[in-house]
Amino acid sequence: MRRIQSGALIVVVLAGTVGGFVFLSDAFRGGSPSVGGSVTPPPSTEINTPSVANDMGLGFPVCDVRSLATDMDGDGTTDTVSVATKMSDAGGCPVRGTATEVLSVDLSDDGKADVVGGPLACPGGCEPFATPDVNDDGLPEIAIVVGQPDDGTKRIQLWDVTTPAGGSLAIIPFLDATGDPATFSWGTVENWGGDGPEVFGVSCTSRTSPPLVTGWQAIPTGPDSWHVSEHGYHVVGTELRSAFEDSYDVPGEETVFPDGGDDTICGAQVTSP
Ligand SMILES: [Ca+2]
Ligand SMILES: [Ca+2]
Repeated sequence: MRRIQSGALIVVVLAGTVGGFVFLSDAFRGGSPSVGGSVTPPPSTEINTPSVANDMGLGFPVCDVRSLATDMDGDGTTDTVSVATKMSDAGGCPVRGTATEVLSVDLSDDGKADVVGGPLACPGGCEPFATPDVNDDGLPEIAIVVGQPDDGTKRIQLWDVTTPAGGSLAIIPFLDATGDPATFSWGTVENWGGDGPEVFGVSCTSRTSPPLVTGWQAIPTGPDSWHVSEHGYHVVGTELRSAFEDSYDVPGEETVFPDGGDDTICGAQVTSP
């Protein structure tokens, strides 16, 4: 069972190259999260702030803060998951995707980040997307949008708030076999004139041990019929290990896609487009 503790804030910064993470433990210290409380957490909700400078305790001002509110640590109080853009040195708020963006969680509701991940690399800007339970520990993880192709789908990465071995509390991405952040497609490609939309989704199941994250794609093969391809990954820590690939035909009439498409991902409601 994962436990979230905020004894030390870890800040992950990019060291020159994309994908190169350097951990600077204790670089900053945030406030101590409050403990306890009997407030029933609401479902994940969107919060957005204007493009003004915010001090989230990161050591630099941020702007264009996009947030989701949910109970990340399971203590009964709502926490804030945010993607924020680093202000330019000149003081302006850069266009999304053109400057450093970071992922943070405020566990103590004091407006300061208690744990930080990134920097993120999203051509059009990153977005918080949903807070699904990916690893079946009863606590949410974080799904963010890292790309929005022209076909209308979204590229999704999954991040975990966890304490790596020998480290401090951090937000780190689930990695694929190549060591890169695992990235999934999600959404619907309207196929006007064809047989129907092409649908992408991501489902999670705890019916297996280790639990599975499965990316799936449904391609129309005729009126109300689809060919579904699935690629499942075992969740081992923050590694997604390829577990199976499968494909099958879904006839019409009672078409049932795997879950994790439409307006959910891994059982969690997604933000509005
Ligand atoms: Ca909480
Ligand atoms: Ca979880």
